[in-house]
Amino acid sequence: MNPLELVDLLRNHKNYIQTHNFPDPDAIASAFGLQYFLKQHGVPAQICYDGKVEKFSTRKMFDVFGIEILSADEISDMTATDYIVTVDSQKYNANLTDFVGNEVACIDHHPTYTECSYAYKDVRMVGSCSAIIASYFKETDTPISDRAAAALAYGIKMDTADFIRGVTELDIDMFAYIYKKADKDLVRIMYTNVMEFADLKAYGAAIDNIHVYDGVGFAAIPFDCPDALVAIISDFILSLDVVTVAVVYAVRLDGIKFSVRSERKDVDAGSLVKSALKDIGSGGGHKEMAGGFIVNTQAALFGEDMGYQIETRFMRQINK
Ligand SMILES: [Mn+2]
Repeated sequence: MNPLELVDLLRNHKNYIQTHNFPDPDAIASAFGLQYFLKQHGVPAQICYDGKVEKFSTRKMFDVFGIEILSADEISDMTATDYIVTVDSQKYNANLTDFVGNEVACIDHHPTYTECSYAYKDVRMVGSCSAIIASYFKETDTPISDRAAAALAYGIKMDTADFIRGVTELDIDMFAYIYKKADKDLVRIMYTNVMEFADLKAYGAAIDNIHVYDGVGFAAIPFDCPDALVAIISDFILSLDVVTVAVVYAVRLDGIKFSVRSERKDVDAGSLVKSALKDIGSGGGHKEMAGGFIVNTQAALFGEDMGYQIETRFMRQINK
Protein backbone atom coordinates (compact mmCIF):
# COMPACT_ATOMS: atom_id res chain seq x y z
CA MET A 1 0.00 0.00 0.00
CA ASN A 2 1.12 3.50 -0.68
CA PRO A 3 1.08 5.37 2.65
CA LEU A 4 -0.03 8.52 0.84
CA GLU A 5 -3.35 6.75 0.17
CA LEU A 6 -3.84 6.66 3.93
CA VAL A 7 -3.19 10.39 4.07
CA ASP A 8 -5.83 10.98 1.37
CA LEU A 9 -8.31 8.71 3.11
CA LEU A 10 -8.03 10.58 6.41
CA ARG A 11 -7.89 14.09 5.02
CA ASN A 12 -10.77 16.32 6.19
CA HIS A 13 -11.91 13.84 8.82
CA LYS A 14 -11.59 13.77 12.57
CA ASN A 15 -9.04 11.01 13.11
CA TYR A 16 -7.95 8.77 15.92
CA ILE A 17 -5.01 6.41 16.03
CA GLN A 18 -5.88 3.57 18.39
CA THR A 19 -3.40 1.17 19.98
CA HIS A 20 -4.36 -2.11 21.60
CA ASN A 21 -5.43 -2.00 25.24
CA PHE A 22 -2.57 -1.91 27.74
CA PRO A 23 -0.21 -0.69 24.97
CA ASP A 24 3.43 -1.71 24.85
CA PRO A 25 6.37 0.37 23.56
CA ASP A 26 5.94 -0.77 19.93
CA ALA A 27 2.25 0.19 19.92
CA ILE A 28 2.90 3.59 21.46
CA ALA A 29 5.88 4.33 19.19
CA SER A 30 3.89 3.27 16.10
CA ALA A 31 0.98 5.52 17.03
CA PHE A 32 3.29 8.45 17.74
CA GLY A 33 5.27 7.90 14.53
CA LEU A 34 2.10 7.67 12.46
CA GLN A 35 0.69 10.79 14.09
CA TYR A 36 3.85 12.65 13.12
CA PHE A 37 3.76 11.26 9.57
CA LEU A 38 0.15 12.37 9.07
CA LYS A 39 0.88 15.78 10.57
CA GLN A 40 3.70 16.28 8.06
CA HIS A 41 1.07 15.79 5.35
CA GLY A 42 -1.37 18.20 6.98
CA VAL A 43 -3.65 15.61 8.59
CA PRO A 44 -4.17 15.85 12.37
CA ALA A 45 -4.94 12.75 14.47
CA GLN A 46 -5.19 11.97 18.16
CA ILE A 47 -3.76 8.87 19.79
CA CYS A 48 -6.10 6.90 22.03
CA TYR A 49 -6.28 3.60 23.87
CA ASP A 50 -8.24 1.71 26.48
CA GLY A 51 -6.83 0.08 29.59
CA LYS A 52 -3.76 1.20 31.43
CA VAL A 53 -0.02 1.51 30.89
CA GLU A 54 1.16 -0.43 33.89
CA LYS A 55 4.87 -0.62 33.29
CA PHE A 56 6.79 2.37 34.55
CA SER A 57 9.39 2.00 31.78
CA THR A 58 6.63 2.19 29.13
CA ARG A 59 4.83 5.14 30.74
CA LYS A 60 8.16 6.90 30.65
CA MET A 61 7.86 7.14 26.86
CA PHE A 62 5.17 9.81 27.22
CA ASP A 63 7.55 12.20 28.96
CA VAL A 64 10.74 11.30 27.15
CA PHE A 65 9.30 11.59 23.63
CA GLY A 66 6.53 14.07 24.46
CA ILE A 67 3.66 11.79 23.49
CA GLU A 68 0.06 12.80 24.09
CA ILE A 69 -2.25 9.84 24.41
CA LEU A 70 -5.92 9.90 25.39
CA SER A 71 -7.48 7.24 27.59
CA ALA A 72 -10.99 5.90 26.94
CA ASP A 73 -12.66 8.38 29.30
CA GLU A 74 -11.03 11.30 27.50
CA ILE A 75 -12.55 10.51 24.11
CA SER A 76 -16.24 10.65 25.05
CA ASP A 77 -16.77 13.14 22.20
CA MET A 78 -15.86 10.53 19.55
CA THR A 79 -18.69 9.92 17.08
CA ALA A 80 -19.55 7.18 14.59
CA THR A 81 -18.35 9.31 11.66
CA ASP A 82 -14.87 9.82 13.14
CA TYR A 83 -12.12 7.72 11.59
CA ILE A 84 -9.94 5.26 13.49
CA VAL A 85 -6.62 3.76 12.39
CA THR A 86 -5.70 0.74 14.50
CA VAL A 87 -1.96 0.26 15.00
CA ASP A 88 -0.20 -2.87 16.26
CA SER A 89 -3.68 -4.41 16.47
CA GLN A 90 -6.75 -5.26 14.39
CA LYS A 91 -10.47 -4.79 14.76
CA TYR A 92 -12.22 -7.68 16.59
CA ASN A 93 -9.02 -8.53 18.52
CA ALA A 94 -9.79 -9.38 22.14
CA ASN A 95 -7.29 -6.75 23.25
CA LEU A 96 -8.80 -3.91 21.23
CA THR A 97 -11.86 -2.13 22.60
CA ASP A 98 -14.39 -1.38 19.88
CA PHE A 99 -14.75 2.39 20.13
CA VAL A 100 -17.70 4.17 18.50
CA GLY A 101 -15.63 5.56 15.59
CA ASN A 102 -15.22 3.92 12.18
CA GLU A 103 -12.15 1.66 11.82
CA VAL A 104 -11.17 2.60 8.27
CA ALA A 105 -7.53 1.61 8.43
CA CYS A 106 -5.29 -0.97 10.06
CA ILE A 107 -1.51 -1.15 10.32
CA ASP A 108 -0.25 -4.23 12.11
CA HIS A 109 2.31 -7.02 12.23
CA HIS A 110 0.18 -9.74 13.87
CA PRO A 111 -1.70 -12.52 12.08
CA THR A 112 -5.36 -11.81 11.30
CA TYR A 113 -7.76 -13.86 13.43
CA THR A 114 -11.02 -12.29 12.31
CA GLU A 115 -11.17 -10.90 8.78
CA CYS A 116 -12.29 -7.31 8.51
CA SER A 117 -12.26 -5.07 5.49
CA TYR A 118 -10.61 -1.69 5.78
CA ALA A 119 -10.28 1.10 3.24
CA TYR A 120 -6.55 0.97 3.99
CA LYS A 121 -4.87 -2.17 5.30
CA ASP A 122 -1.16 -2.72 5.83
CA VAL A 123 -0.50 -5.96 7.69
CA ARG A 124 2.97 -7.42 7.29
CA MET A 125 4.62 -10.24 9.20
CA VAL A 126 7.61 -8.32 10.50
CA GLY A 127 9.15 -7.97 13.96
CA SER A 128 7.66 -4.61 14.88
CA CYS A 129 4.87 -2.30 13.82
CA SER A 130 7.32 0.57 14.32
CA ALA A 131 9.36 -0.70 11.36
CA ILE A 132 6.28 -0.45 9.09
CA ILE A 133 5.67 3.14 10.23
CA ALA A 134 9.36 3.99 9.75
CA SER A 135 9.10 2.69 6.17
CA TYR A 136 6.37 5.27 5.46
CA PHE A 137 8.86 8.07 6.02
CA LYS A 138 11.48 6.41 3.84
CA GLU A 139 9.13 5.47 0.99
CA THR A 140 7.61 8.91 0.73
CA ASP A 141 10.72 10.85 1.66
CA THR A 142 8.84 12.54 4.49
CA PRO A 143 11.04 14.40 6.98
CA ILE A 144 10.93 13.11 10.56
CA SER A 145 11.78 14.82 13.84
CA ASP A 146 14.62 13.45 15.94
CA ARG A 147 12.08 12.70 18.69
CA ALA A 148 9.71 10.70 16.50
CA ALA A 149 12.69 8.86 14.98
CA ALA A 150 13.98 8.04 18.47
CA ALA A 151 10.57 6.66 19.51
CA LEU A 152 10.38 4.41 16.42
CA ALA A 153 13.95 3.19 16.96
CA TYR A 154 13.03 2.32 20.55
CA GLY A 155 9.83 0.56 19.40
CA ILE A 156 11.76 -1.60 16.91
CA LYS A 157 14.39 -2.50 19.54
CA MET A 158 11.81 -3.40 22.18
CA ASP A 159 9.45 -5.49 20.03
CA THR A 160 12.29 -7.50 18.49
CA ALA A 161 14.00 -7.90 21.91
CA ASP A 162 17.07 -6.17 20.45
CA PHE A 163 16.87 -7.94 17.08
CA ILE A 164 16.53 -11.53 18.25
CA ARG A 165 12.73 -12.07 18.40
CA GLY A 166 10.78 -12.35 15.14
CA VAL A 167 13.19 -9.92 13.51
CA THR A 168 13.06 -9.44 9.72
CA GLU A 169 15.11 -7.54 7.19
CA LEU A 170 12.61 -4.67 7.29
CA ASP A 171 13.19 -4.18 11.04
CA ILE A 172 16.95 -4.03 10.57
CA ASP A 173 16.82 -1.80 7.48
CA MET A 174 14.33 0.56 9.10
CA PHE A 175 16.31 0.71 12.33
CA ALA A 176 19.42 1.68 10.33
CA TYR A 177 17.39 4.32 8.50
CA ILE A 178 15.60 5.81 11.50
CA TYR A 179 18.42 5.65 14.04
CA LYS A 180 20.54 7.99 11.88
CA LYS A 181 17.81 10.61 12.29
CA ALA A 182 17.08 9.89 15.97
CA ASP A 183 17.98 11.85 19.07
CA LYS A 184 20.19 9.10 20.47
CA ASP A 185 20.13 10.60 23.95
CA LEU A 186 16.38 9.96 24.14
CA VAL A 187 16.84 6.31 23.19
CA ARG A 188 19.55 6.00 25.82
CA ILE A 189 17.41 7.70 28.50
CA MET A 190 14.74 5.02 27.96
CA TYR A 191 17.23 2.46 29.27
CA THR A 192 18.09 4.30 32.49
CA ASN A 193 16.01 4.66 35.66
CA VAL A 194 13.54 2.05 34.49
CA MET A 195 12.46 0.82 37.91
CA GLU A 196 10.17 2.17 40.55
CA PHE A 197 10.66 1.43 44.22
CA ALA A 198 7.59 -0.85 44.22
CA ASP A 199 9.24 -2.94 41.46
CA LEU A 200 12.26 -3.50 43.67
CA LYS A 201 10.02 -4.77 46.48
CA ALA A 202 8.49 -7.31 44.09
CA TYR A 203 11.94 -8.44 42.89
CA GLY A 204 13.05 -8.74 46.53
CA ALA A 205 10.05 -10.86 47.48
CA ALA A 206 10.51 -13.11 44.44
CA ILE A 207 14.21 -13.61 45.20
CA ASP A 208 13.39 -14.46 48.82
CA ASN A 209 10.78 -17.01 47.81
CA ILE A 210 12.36 -18.72 44.83
CA HIS A 211 12.44 -22.53 44.65
CA VAL A 212 14.02 -24.41 41.77
CA TYR A 213 13.20 -28.06 40.95
CA ASP A 214 14.69 -29.66 37.84
CA GLY A 215 15.10 -26.34 36.08
CA VAL A 216 11.62 -25.13 37.01
CA GLY A 217 11.80 -21.91 39.02
CA PHE A 218 8.85 -20.98 41.25
CA ALA A 219 8.57 -17.61 42.94
CA ALA A 220 5.75 -16.16 44.99
CA ILE A 221 5.11 -12.47 45.48
CA PRO A 222 3.04 -12.26 48.67
CA PHE A 223 1.35 -8.91 47.98
CA ASP A 224 -0.70 -6.96 45.48
CA CYS A 225 1.32 -6.56 42.30
CA PRO A 226 0.14 -5.47 38.83
CA ASP A 227 0.08 -7.97 35.95
CA ALA A 228 2.89 -6.28 34.06
CA LEU A 229 5.23 -6.51 37.04
CA VAL A 230 4.46 -10.20 37.62
CA ALA A 231 5.43 -10.71 33.96
CA ILE A 232 8.71 -8.83 34.38
CA ILE A 233 9.62 -10.89 37.45
CA SER A 234 8.85 -14.02 35.45
CA ASP A 235 11.33 -12.94 32.74
CA PHE A 236 13.83 -12.16 35.47
CA ILE A 237 13.53 -15.63 37.07
CA LEU A 238 13.84 -17.21 33.61
CA SER A 239 17.10 -15.36 33.04
CA LEU A 240 18.71 -17.45 35.82
CA ASP A 241 21.08 -19.98 34.26
CA VAL A 242 19.54 -22.89 36.17
CA VAL A 243 15.95 -22.04 35.21
CA THR A 244 14.33 -23.08 31.92
CA VAL A 245 10.70 -22.78 33.03
CA ALA A 246 9.55 -19.95 35.30
CA VAL A 247 6.30 -19.87 37.27
CA VAL A 248 5.77 -16.63 39.15
CA TYR A 249 2.61 -15.79 41.03
CA ALA A 250 1.36 -12.86 43.04
CA VAL A 251 -1.09 -13.38 45.88
CA ARG A 252 -3.49 -10.47 45.60
CA LEU A 253 -6.79 -9.52 47.17
CA ASP A 254 -8.76 -10.55 44.06
CA GLY A 255 -6.92 -13.85 43.69
CA ILE A 256 -3.64 -15.36 42.50
CA LYS A 257 -2.11 -14.02 39.28
CA PHE A 258 0.31 -16.30 37.40
CA SER A 259 2.93 -15.55 34.81
CA VAL A 260 4.67 -18.51 33.16
CA ARG A 261 7.70 -18.63 30.86
CA SER A 262 9.29 -21.54 29.06
CA GLU A 263 12.51 -21.96 27.11
CA ARG A 264 11.93 -25.69 26.72
CA LYS A 265 10.64 -27.00 23.41
CA ASP A 266 8.77 -29.80 25.19
CA VAL A 267 7.04 -27.45 27.64
CA ASP A 268 4.36 -25.20 26.17
CA ALA A 269 3.80 -22.39 28.70
CA GLY A 270 0.19 -21.84 27.58
CA SER A 271 -0.90 -25.47 27.89
CA LEU A 272 1.12 -25.86 31.09
CA VAL A 273 -0.69 -23.10 32.98
CA LYS A 274 -4.02 -24.15 31.51
CA SER A 275 -3.68 -27.75 32.66
CA ALA A 276 -2.02 -26.93 36.00
CA LEU A 277 -4.92 -24.66 36.96
CA LYS A 278 -7.60 -26.91 35.54
CA ASP A 279 -10.76 -26.93 37.72
CA ILE A 280 -9.46 -24.21 40.03
CA GLY A 281 -8.69 -21.31 37.71
CA SER A 282 -7.96 -20.34 34.13
CA GLY A 283 -4.89 -19.82 32.03
CA GLY A 284 -3.40 -19.84 28.57
CA GLY A 285 -1.13 -18.04 26.15
CA HIS A 286 1.79 -18.69 23.85
CA LYS A 287 4.45 -21.41 23.85
CA GLU A 288 7.04 -19.17 25.46
CA MET A 289 4.85 -16.93 27.62
CA ALA A 290 1.50 -17.36 29.30
CA GLY A 291 -0.62 -16.20 32.20
CA GLY A 292 -3.25 -17.54 34.55
CA PHE A 293 -5.55 -16.65 37.40
CA ILE A 294 -7.28 -18.22 40.37
CA VAL A 295 -10.07 -16.14 41.96
CA ASN A 296 -9.78 -15.41 45.67
CA THR A 297 -12.65 -17.66 46.81
CA GLN A 298 -10.98 -20.61 45.11
CA ALA A 299 -7.50 -19.56 46.24
CA ALA A 300 -8.69 -19.55 49.87
CA LEU A 301 -9.24 -23.32 49.61
CA PHE A 302 -5.46 -23.83 49.41
CA GLY A 303 -5.09 -22.99 53.08
CA GLU A 304 -1.65 -23.08 54.69
CA ASP A 305 0.34 -25.02 52.13
CA MET A 306 -0.63 -23.02 49.05
CA GLY A 307 2.94 -22.85 47.69
CA TYR A 308 3.38 -26.59 47.93
CA GLN A 309 0.06 -27.29 46.21
CA ILE A 310 0.79 -24.88 43.36
CA GLU A 311 4.26 -26.30 42.80
CA THR A 312 2.87 -29.86 42.82
CA ARG A 313 0.22 -29.00 40.25
CA PHE A 314 2.78 -27.54 37.83
CA MET A 315 5.46 -30.20 38.38
CA ARG A 316 2.91 -32.96 37.79
CA GLN A 317 2.04 -31.48 34.38
CA ILE A 318 5.67 -30.92 33.40
CA ASN A 319 6.70 -34.47 34.33
CA LYS A 320 3.74 -36.08 32.62
MN1 LIG B 1 4.13 -4.92 18.16
